[in-house]
Amino acid sequence: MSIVMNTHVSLIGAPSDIGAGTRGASMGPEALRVADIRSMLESQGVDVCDRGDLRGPANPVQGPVGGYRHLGEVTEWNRTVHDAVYRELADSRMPILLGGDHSLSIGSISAVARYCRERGRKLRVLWLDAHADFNTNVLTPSGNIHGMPVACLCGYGPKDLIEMSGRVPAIQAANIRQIGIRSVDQGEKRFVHEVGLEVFDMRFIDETGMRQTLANALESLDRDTHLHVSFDVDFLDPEIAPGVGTTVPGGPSYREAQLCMEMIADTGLLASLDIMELNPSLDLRNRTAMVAVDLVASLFGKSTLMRREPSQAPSLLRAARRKPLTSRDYSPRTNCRHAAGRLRRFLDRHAYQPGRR
Ligand SMILES: [Mn+2]
Repeated sequence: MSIVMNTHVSLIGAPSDIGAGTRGASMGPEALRVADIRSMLESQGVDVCDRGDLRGPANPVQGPVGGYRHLGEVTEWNRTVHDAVYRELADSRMPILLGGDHSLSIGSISAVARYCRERGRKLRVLWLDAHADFNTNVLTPSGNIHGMPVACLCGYGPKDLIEMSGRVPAIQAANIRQIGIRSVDQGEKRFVHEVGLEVFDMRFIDETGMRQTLANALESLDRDTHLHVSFDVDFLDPEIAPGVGTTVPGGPSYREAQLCMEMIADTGLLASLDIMELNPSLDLRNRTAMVAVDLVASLFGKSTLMRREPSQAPSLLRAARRKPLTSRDYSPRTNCRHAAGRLRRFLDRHAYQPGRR
């Protein structure tokens, strides 16, 4: 498939932890900016427009009502996210939502679903997460709506949230692939099976490998498919990504996650993205934000698109302005080695000390 990804990207900050149990994801957008998400994207040859942060209600920190915490505020935030994401899509730009907790993907993906329906495009959602996020107000132990976005998008949830795309359900379960799942509540598990959600859990990844997992998850895509990635940072193993509210051990390693992102990049179909649940108050020297940004670089073709002739020119030209190019800049092998060296230095600098949290 020789499809060139949309290289006009808009960053949309959604600084809210309204749907989460632990506060702090509201600081996620700024942490991603501090970790230089913009210049990383630009170094991949992407034109970036940072739309700044959306605004919405503050977190009132209240208990559940009818099985939902902060339903009114969550709805208001999601409407704002929906409109902002839809605006970028209509403007032929690729929206990147900087979360914010994962409940805000209801608005983001509702906008994507609306856009695809209007344009007659197929939709595939890759949900990278430790959790299935398929709770309902009856099943949920906590009432936190960040555990419910996939159920809402599939039509199970409060009216205002499930109708956001203009049609119920916003998406079919058959259009979703979940990857990295390793923590599912009992009732939620039964419901996931009932609905027939395709889940590539950690057991599957351990047994078949990330390569086969992605080959399955990306099966039957074609050039008419809009590929949306919803990246919950808790997808990653807490060893490399401690800065999230709901860590679950036993997640993908850096290398597995990188392969996952590179294989998505290879399709050339990525058309919208959420980066969710980053919680700087639990992070160590912004380390998780930097890992997330580094993985998003892979999602935008770092070390894969560089090998292709047409897309090589802009990024190399940009690099040439910073320093003289040598033959090493052109070699995929040395690029890999540079990346490995960079990661090693990065990890040395920000050595993870267990127990410090
Ligand atoms: Mn999630």
